[in-house]
Amino acid sequence: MTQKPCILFGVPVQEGAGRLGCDMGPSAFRTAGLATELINLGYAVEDRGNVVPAPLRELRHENGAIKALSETVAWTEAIAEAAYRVSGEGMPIFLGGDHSLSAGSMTGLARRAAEEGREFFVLWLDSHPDFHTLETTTSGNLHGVPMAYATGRDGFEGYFPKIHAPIRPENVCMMGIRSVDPAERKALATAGVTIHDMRAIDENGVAPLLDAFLKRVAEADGILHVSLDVDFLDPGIAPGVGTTVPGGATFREAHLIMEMLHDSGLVRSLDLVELNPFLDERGRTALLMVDLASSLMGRRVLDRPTQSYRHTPKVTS
Ligand code: 5AB
Ligand code: MN
Ligand code: MN
Ligand code: MN
Repeated sequence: MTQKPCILFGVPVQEGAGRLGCDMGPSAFRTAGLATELINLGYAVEDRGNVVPAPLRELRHENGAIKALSETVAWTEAIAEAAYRVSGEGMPIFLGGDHSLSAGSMTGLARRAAEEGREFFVLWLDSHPDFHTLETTTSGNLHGVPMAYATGRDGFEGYFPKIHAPIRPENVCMMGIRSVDPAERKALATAGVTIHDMRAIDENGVAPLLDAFLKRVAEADGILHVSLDVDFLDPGIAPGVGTTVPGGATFREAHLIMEMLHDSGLVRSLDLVELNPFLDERGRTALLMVDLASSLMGRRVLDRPTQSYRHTPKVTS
């Protein structure tokens, strides 16, 4: 069987984050050996280099807190276009860059899925829901808005690119959540997004929570996109991020999620975001993120499947 290639896109966007340095993320992922890891797992790898933002347009919003609106919109246009073009060719992996990149990756990929008549699902691994609109953000950092935009919440029209296929909030599962602003909390109360906060992970473990979501994706014959924000992880193991929040996912919780995702056969695309190499310690966060991506792509301890009481759906199409 010929496997579809892994297609790497660097996205050195940093204007969405409050601190500079995410523009070095793509280089750090490359230096940490992501391509070699994937090749060792048997994949063909195409590194398509870095996405270049669209031309800047002058944009003003009445929320004076907003930072770098024109720049973020220009990046979103270019990333959405790249994601739309590539999807179906292989397994796109977007190397961030701050999390505003997911405004582009998710909408581009969801547009293609809709054209193909497939349901589009997102597993969102983050300490934050990134569910602010342009009206509600108080920090003005636009890495806090991509999920609100991609699910079609109001207020982005006239600024961000038009959305062809908004993601159904019911098709979004968030894990690791532990920092939610008041406006996000209010919106999430009725949005229909599945949220497994850190307490839910503490009490249940990640396996049954993720298993239930994967079953839903499989039953809908859906396409699954995974968006992994470094701050999903506990800062003790992943210091290289500008927005650390204590009490995050452990090394094994994160790997188990990746291993289960691989076994499900459902994942079609991946964002690796928010890595800030300037804040990292001798590359350890970059190396951990590469390690997690390897688990997601099928690295396992033994040549046979791990004994499991679960029957995670295996989809072959
Ligand atoms: B990240 C905060 N909600 O709006 C805001 O790291 C944090 O991509 C946003 O998840 C964090 O500034 C965005 C306080
Ligand atoms: Mn995020
Ligand atoms: Mn975050
Ligand atoms: Mn962050």
